[in-house]
Amino acid sequence: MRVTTENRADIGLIGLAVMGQNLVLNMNDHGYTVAVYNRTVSKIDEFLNGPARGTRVVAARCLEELAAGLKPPRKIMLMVKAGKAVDEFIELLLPHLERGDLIIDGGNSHFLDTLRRTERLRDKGFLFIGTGISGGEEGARRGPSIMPGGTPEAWPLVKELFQCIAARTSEGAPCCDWVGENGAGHYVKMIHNGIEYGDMQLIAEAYQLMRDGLELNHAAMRRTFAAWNRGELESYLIEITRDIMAVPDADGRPLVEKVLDAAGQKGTGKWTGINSLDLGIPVTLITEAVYARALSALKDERVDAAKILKGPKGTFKKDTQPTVEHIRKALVASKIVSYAQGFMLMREASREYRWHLDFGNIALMWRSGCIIRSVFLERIKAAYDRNPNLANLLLDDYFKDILRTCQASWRRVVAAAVQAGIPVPAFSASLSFYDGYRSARLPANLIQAQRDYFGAHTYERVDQPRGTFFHTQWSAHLRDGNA
Ligand code: 2AM
Repeated sequence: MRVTTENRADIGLIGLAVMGQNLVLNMNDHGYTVAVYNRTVSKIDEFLNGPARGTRVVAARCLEELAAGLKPPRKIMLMVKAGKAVDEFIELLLPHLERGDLIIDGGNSHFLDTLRRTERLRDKGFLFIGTGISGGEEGARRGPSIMPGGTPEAWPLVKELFQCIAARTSEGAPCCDWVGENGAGHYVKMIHNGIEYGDMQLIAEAYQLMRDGLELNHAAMRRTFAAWNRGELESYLIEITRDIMAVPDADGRPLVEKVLDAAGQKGTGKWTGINSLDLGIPVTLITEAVYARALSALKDERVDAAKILKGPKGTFKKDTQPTVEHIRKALVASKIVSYAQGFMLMREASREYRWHLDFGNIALMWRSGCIIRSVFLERIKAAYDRNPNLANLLLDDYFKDILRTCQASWRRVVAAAVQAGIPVPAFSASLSFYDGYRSARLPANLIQAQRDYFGAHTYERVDQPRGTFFHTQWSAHLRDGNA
């Protein structure tokens, strides 16, 4: 059916790829009338005659028809490819909109684009929301995690709709709340994806330690992941890893071993790494996870290098090998560090971009519906409930105690991996971070001395108040016969 001024829709949605289609069907399930449009108009009919047959969904043939067919103030959601397409649609839409109307970008936009768009549209009198949506196609259909940010006045217009279609925690809380102004929603989605990169790399390292280090077969690894999924590591990613272990190829061998070991990436993990460098926050685990994918992608180079570069063969020595339980504890400890780093970055970003992020709420939004959903996030929420000003998750009593009980295993696994020549970039980066963060004194005094030596960059002294700067003619001391 076509949308008209008589049967006005609650919301319009542009972009009928799978995510867009599934969101429309999800909204329809909850009693909303959605008007849809797509650049390639034939896809509108395919959708209405296919998945949307028998629903309340209505079609618009052009943007003018779409705008005319929406209840005021109009709400139009873009589910199009991030980048140019978003800007183009905004420009095409504006002539058909009135002041106070709302454009929502539900794609994977960079938060700085969202920041720019929110401000530009606000100056013209329009409302804008940039929202992260996580959970893939299934999430979009059944209930995703939704992370909206933008013009604050826009939130009341879509709060009910968004919270209705979002995933819910086991206690019934919606995994959707207002994140903050302008780019805050897309920023938090970016961090979510970065953490996802980290979680996946940690699980991949645990898998290699078991497959190569301990020479476990896939049935044993499946049982291990199944057991892990019943404890503090319970999560969607552990669950699907368990299932992957059990899937055979046509020849009966595990399919996962037939998959080429060259990881792809779309860029949100990289954005998190870049932002951590920009803000000067050591998000080492996620960044290592991005590099690990980059290294994996150099497949041909690695195959050549494997013939030339010598080292241990990648299995543990039987008498000193860590156990599966040691590996589990190393994974738990590393995961805590990864989330602590992610929240450190959000804390700094909240200051830098003036967002007033609520970290407990963010943990709650990730509790269900999204790829990193886990029991663990409930613990993070509880930590921020106990202390909203918590400087670092590592300092919370619950996490501090786990790190204490996991620490010996963590060190043992990293040491054994190093001895055996098994790469563990994420396990070891997190352990180094932990040791660095708990160091009252690091060797940066030498770096400052070097900087002062070659560039007169000056240094502060341990025995003088901070903010007092000194310079030494280091080489003059040597010439004076002190060398
Ligand atoms: P299409 O069906 O016409 O290709 C995901 O790719 C969604 O974004 C699709 O609905 C797609 O429309 C839309 N899209 C991608 N690039 C676009 C562009 N440059 N302009 C408009 N829509 C675009």
